[in-house]
Amino acid sequence: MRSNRRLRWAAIPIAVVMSVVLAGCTQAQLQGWLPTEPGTTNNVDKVIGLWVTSWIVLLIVGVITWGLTIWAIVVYRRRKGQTGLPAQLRYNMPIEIFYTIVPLILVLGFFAFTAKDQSEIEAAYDNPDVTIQVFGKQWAWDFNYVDEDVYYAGVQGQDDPDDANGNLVESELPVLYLPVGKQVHIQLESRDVIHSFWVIDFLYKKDMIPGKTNDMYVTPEREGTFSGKCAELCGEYHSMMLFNVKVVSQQEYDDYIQSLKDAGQTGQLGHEYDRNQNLPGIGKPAEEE
Ligand SMILES: [Cu+2]
Repeated sequence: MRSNRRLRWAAIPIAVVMSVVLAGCTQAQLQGWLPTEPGTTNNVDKVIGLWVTSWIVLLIVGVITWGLTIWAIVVYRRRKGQTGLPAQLRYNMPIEIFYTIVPLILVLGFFAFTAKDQSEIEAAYDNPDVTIQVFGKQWAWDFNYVDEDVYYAGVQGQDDPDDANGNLVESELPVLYLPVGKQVHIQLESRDVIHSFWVIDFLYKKDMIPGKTNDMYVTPEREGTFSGKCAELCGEYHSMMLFNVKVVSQQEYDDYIQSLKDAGQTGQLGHEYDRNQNLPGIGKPAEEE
């Protein structure tokens, strides 16, 4: 009876602390500090779910393991007057099976959920609304708007002489426009060395490899300006290989495409500007040689 009451007195502060902690969870904590907001693309919620759930499972395993470790240290500590080794436990089949099966279930579980999300995120769009070819180049980006037959040629980020923190001039960074709510197919190419196309808020990055086209399929679902970076060390000015993605309404997107047309930026900046012109797959057509 008394221990029951004591338990209740212990439960109250625990319950209070738990509800305060959980109610006070910021959005940043709920999404495991991933640098985005839910709903930014059709895929970020999947990534957040996988990430947060994995951490919860691993923390539960961790708490049990730490608890058992501390318990064993305290309960089986050497007492006064004890000598020699304590009784040794080995070849205990239930324990051996337990700590073989449990990690196996964990690894297979993580693998299965990761493979499921990955195959959904990597699934190709049959009829994308927008197709964009992105070239990484030392140390900037070219964007070909394939359907509209216009292009944007980026220049390397410029040091801001007035910025003590070494930030680049934001307004001079290359910009990629995407219409909100539309299925976008991005073809990733490189003009020289391996780069990596990374839009931070999209929680997605993929390598750009000379002579190989990689594909990214995404539906941006929130308007805004999002930072992009090259995520593969690609030479001296890799750190300046930044860009911005502007996710805008269809009208703003159309206006932007029109502005490129008005500026005479029609056509595509293809593989003819690549540094290496005799890679398999992207060399000159046979009749030109
Ligand atoms: Cu790069």
